[in-house]
Amino acid sequence: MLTKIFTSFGLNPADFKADPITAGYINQTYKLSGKQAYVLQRVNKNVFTRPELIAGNLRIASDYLSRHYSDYVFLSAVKTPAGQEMVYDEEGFPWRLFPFIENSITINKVDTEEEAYNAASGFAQLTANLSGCDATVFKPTIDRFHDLAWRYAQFETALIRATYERKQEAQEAIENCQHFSYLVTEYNELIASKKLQLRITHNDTKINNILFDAKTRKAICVIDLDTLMPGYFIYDVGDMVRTFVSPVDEEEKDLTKVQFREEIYTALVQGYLSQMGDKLNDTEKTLFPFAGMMMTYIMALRMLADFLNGNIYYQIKYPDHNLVRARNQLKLLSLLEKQT
Ligand code: GN1
Ligand code: MG
Repeated sequence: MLTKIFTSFGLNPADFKADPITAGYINQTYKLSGKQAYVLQRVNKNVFTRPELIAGNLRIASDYLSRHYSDYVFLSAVKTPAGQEMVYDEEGFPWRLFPFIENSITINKVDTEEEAYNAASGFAQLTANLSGCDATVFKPTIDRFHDLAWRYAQFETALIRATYERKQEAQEAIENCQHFSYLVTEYNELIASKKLQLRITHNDTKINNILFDAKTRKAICVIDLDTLMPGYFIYDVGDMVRTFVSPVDEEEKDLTKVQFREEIYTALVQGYLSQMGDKLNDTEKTLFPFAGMMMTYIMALRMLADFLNGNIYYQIKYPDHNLVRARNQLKLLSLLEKQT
């Protein structure tokens, strides 16, 4: 199958070695090493049911950014010789090709305040640079992606349908998720108040979605733009809090290692404000703690719902993987709750 995809992009398969990059939970990604290096990705069409919307959003963003911020590094897909951004395989899955940026690295956890500041300022710069663009011309690539009320409803449905065994095993996590449902009420009130401005947000701002320069550790550019779409800034800030402040990532089983690092949190907030400080309104500026809680909660709900549903959404490496992830996120959430 790969051979055909290579050929469609005008590449000779014999010139490259393909190694899987396994960090993501949704798409299949390969690094192609050769004279020139690329990243080749098969988009999960069961999750992104309209991949052409992703390509459309990226086209609008890239056109706008190249016109208004010509120095800004925005990673656009490499087109086929026929000018297509995506190539479909026999099973109907779209494939895309990106240039691989030499001497760049991704990290799965933040080690220093500088990394937190740089990454947060990198994600904020994307929203800031796109702030002059009409948000409504971008299409949601996944409907209600970070709508907390919707995710809670999906969790409740999963709970009704789950087997007795799964519910038993996850009992404590289920109760924990129910305890935090006050956040759904707060979220609904916030949205109803209309105090949040709709912006173009990245919606997957975990720390491994930013490329760092291997030597200087400065942020080069953001990656994984499948969910670049209209959203609220709390989605991006919250996902950063979720993935920056703990010294271990969401895969960690030992919950004693899940911690809140105040200095990293502060650096993140400052990094975000360095680009977005003059754009956020007064209400938005008070919402950094809520953002962290809301996004950590939404991930716990999604991971737990997937466990209860029999693991149909996220890629897993062992049977309880989603439950482990949910417990990890709930631990982090309890630490964030203590901060407020
Ligand atoms: C998924 O595939 P990946 O790792 O980029 C998910 C995000 C979650 C993340 C949790 C489309 O992203 O929402 O935050 O896993 N993406 C989708 O690590 O569901
Ligand atoms: Mg992603």
